[in-house]
Amino acid sequence: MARALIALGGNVGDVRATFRKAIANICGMTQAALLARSSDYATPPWGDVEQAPFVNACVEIDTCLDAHALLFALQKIESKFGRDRRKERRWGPRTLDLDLIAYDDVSLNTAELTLPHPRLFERAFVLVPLAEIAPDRVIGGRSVASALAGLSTDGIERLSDAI
Ligand code: PH2
Ligand code: MG
Ligand code: MG
Repeated sequence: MARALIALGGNVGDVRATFRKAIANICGMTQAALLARSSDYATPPWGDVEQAPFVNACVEIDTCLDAHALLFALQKIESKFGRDRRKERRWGPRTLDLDLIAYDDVSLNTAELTLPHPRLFERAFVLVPLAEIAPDRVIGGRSVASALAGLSTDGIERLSDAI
C-alpha cells in the first residue's frame, strides 16, 4: 500500500457536490481507503485571473495502485465529471481537476507524471487544505506547514462544512 495526497479543484458547476462524488469514485476505482479529507476552501483564481473563484480541497488515501495507474484513474474520474481537456485553456475554468501531489516519498519525472507535483510550493490553494490534513508531512525536503508560511493566503476562505 502507498499513501497518496491528491488535490481537488474546480470552478464550474456545483463543485462541492462534484468533490463528494469524485472522492467516492477515487476510493472505489483506485481500491483506496480515505485516510483524511480537508475542508473545502474558496480560493481566488491563480494563473489566469479572468475566471470565477475556485473551490479547492485535498485528500489523503491509502492505495494499492502504482503512481501511474493512480494518475490514469484520476484522469478517468475527471472525464466522468465533465472535464474535457480538448476544450479548455491552460489554467482556465474546469469542472474537476485531480492532481496527484505526492505518492509515498517517490520522486519521478516521466512524460505523464512528475512527483512530487512541480508547482506545489507556489500554490497556497493546494497548501492551505494540505496543511489542514498533513501539516508535518515532508514533501521534497520541506514540511507542508513551513512551505505554506512563505506564501500569501489572501482571499482563501474555509467553507463551512457541507450538510
Ligand atoms: N486550478 C487551475 C488554475 N488556477 N486557481 C485556484 N485557485 N485553484 C485551482 O485549483 C486552480 C487555479 C488549473 O488547474
Ligand atoms: Mg491543477
Ligand atoms: Mg491537473
